[in-house]
Amino acid sequence: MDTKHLGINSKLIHAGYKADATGSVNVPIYQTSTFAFRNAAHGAALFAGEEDGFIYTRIGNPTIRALEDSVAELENGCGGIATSSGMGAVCTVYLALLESGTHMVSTASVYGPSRGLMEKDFSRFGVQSTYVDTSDVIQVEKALRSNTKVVYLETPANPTMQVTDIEQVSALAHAHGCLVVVDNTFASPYLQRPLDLGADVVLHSVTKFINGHADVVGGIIVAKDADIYKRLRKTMINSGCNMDPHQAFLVLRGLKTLGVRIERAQQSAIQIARWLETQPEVKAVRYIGLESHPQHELCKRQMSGFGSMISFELEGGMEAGQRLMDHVRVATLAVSLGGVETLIEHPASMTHASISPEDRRLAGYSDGLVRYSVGLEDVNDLIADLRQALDAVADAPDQESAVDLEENLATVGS
Ligand code: LCS
Repeated sequence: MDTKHLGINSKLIHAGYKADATGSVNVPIYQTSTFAFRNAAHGAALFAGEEDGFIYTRIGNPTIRALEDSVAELENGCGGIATSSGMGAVCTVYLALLESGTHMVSTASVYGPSRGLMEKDFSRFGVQSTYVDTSDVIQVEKALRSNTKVVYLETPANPTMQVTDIEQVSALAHAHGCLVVVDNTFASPYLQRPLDLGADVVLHSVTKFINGHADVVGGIIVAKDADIYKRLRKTMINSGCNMDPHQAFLVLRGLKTLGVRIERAQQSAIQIARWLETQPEVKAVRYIGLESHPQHELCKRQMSGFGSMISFELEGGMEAGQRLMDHVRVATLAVSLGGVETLIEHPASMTHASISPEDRRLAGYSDGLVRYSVGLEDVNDLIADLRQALDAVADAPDQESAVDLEENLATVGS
């Protein structure tokens, strides 16, 4: 069925699906590493790209293809490339689009390993990078050099919830001959489609909203242009960052409910964010659906909803934040986000610990910031849970629980 004219929720169910000979309503798991050729000429034609078909699962597989086609259509791109993880997608993009002597400008508040991979690994091969607050286009412009090839945006950014104007930065970057890559993990294609706003490549950690059930790690890249798509696919194939068919099957299943999950979670998120704003123990709430968020108006233009990620700081700083995390009962203290269960975590000691304290400060977040990914539990339970945890923060910490907390953090960090 041609799904191009359908609405987003219909696309989530039907895009990318091609019926097989059995009439299976769901895309089967083609759990095979290799595919038989009809004869030598068929094999040669597949390798020469003269015929469409499957050769070897690292190169392509029908279950994985269904997911790639589906997300490519949701993002309005020309092709999708599923990867082993979100970092597999980031690594493939860096590998394919940059080379020794070139430079990348990136969002300062970017997922820790996306920055670590560039600064600690790609730098060893002569790739340079600069990190700025990309929500300020002037800072992006100042960071551009004659050898800048890629402007890499994460918006909304992890964990500051800073938002970049994709259209404005894309126009600037293109005028300087640079490609624009957007990590769209926090929004998902349900809320934001960067390629429509001028970006050249979009990527996701599908581990998060797209799969949505905290049971798969995976990534995907979508390119707008066929040449860039081919370059990225070749790099993924050669580097072995491919997804596996069982992973793809689970992600396809999760993808179908992306719309209803996001709608429900963001309804709860706005209630929780507004409630947090009124709590005396809470110093600041960063939620893009709040009028107090500095890029709230931009979000209204560039996104179709505000999602379910909230970051907030407590009056008591890091110690209070850690105590809060130790006392939540309905929310789970765990990294990751975008699943059906509410997760709480501490970026400075967990997801963004690989970024130096000075770079975290420059990126705009303190060590007291707590990140909260709203799931599908009843919102009243989540608010009551946060309230009792805030009460526990107000009580002076006793010696025993402080020791428990240290042990807990050491375990999570190891
Ligand atoms: N991009 C963003 C924005 C992310 O948040 C993550 C993971 C990645 C890329 C990498 O994806 P992965 O390889 O894990 O599939 N973010 C995580 C986080 O904030 N907590 O745990 C993982």
